[in-house]
Amino acid sequence: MFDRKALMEAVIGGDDMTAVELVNTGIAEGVAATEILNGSLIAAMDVVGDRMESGDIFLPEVLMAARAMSAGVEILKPLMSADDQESKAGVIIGTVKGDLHDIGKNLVAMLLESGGLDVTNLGVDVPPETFMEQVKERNAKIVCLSALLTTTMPMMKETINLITENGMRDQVKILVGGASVTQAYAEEIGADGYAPDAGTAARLVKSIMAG
Ligand code: B12
Repeated sequence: MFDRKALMEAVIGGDDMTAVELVNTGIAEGVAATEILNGSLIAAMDVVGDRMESGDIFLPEVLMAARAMSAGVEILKPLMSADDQESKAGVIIGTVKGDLHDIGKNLVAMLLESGGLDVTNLGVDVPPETFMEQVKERNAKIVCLSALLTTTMPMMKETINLITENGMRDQVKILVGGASVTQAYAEEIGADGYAPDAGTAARLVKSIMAG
């Protein structure tokens, strides 16, 4: 029987082998991929975040939990991908310069891909110049910037500024997100949108594409 709590514990404890096994059990039993993702994997990272904040666990444990989570996500990925790729449109996504957090950004990328969009994932620590060059090269319609650190959030503004300076601001919609980012901050730096989670981000992108 798929055990939601056991999967959470495996991720929290950084036990990637058990996490993989339990995700596979869930799939075999017909549990929806989104339920495994939201109900166990993301829920586990919330607990990890709380424990890190309260000083109960430290970076090595957090990193191991992140690895276990990613191992689970890798299995779910193909299950969440839609077959029809007709509505392809260019989305560029990356974590801004100086920031190495990529779990949330990858979840957003995954959900966008599963919605049939053509997503270019630039990875982490992406300088404003690279975002700008990619917008040009791929004729992208949407740029998604992720930042988890208050110290790297200003890099979102720098990226927007560079795109503006190069005369390409009108051609793209820029969305921002990440744990510390807020709607107010998005407005302050002149972004076109913000979403607190991957599901909302995917809906936002779809509504932009539609209209
Ligand atoms: C895992 C983690 C790490 C891992 C990252 C592993 C990896 N591959 O990503 C490691 C161990 C490497 C790490 C390192 C550090 N971390 Co860290 N880390 C975390 C932790 C525990 C969880 C982050 C996470 O993955 N959450 C789960 C995902 C699913 O959530 P999410 O990222 O928020 O993404 C969701 C939404 O925000 C949104 N979203 C995300 N991106 C985007 C983009 C767009 C466009 C949109 C629309 C939406 C969107 O959708 C996502 C899915 O729903 C947080 C704690 C927390 N509460 O967030 C700290 C935290 C972010 N880290 C923190 C710190 C301080 C650091 C370090 C500086 C620690 C150090 N002293 O070295 C380093 C910095 C390294 C660097 N240069 O980036 C602080 C940041 C404090 C701050 N306000 O600046 C936090 C908040 C912990 C804390 N309270 O101290 N960390």
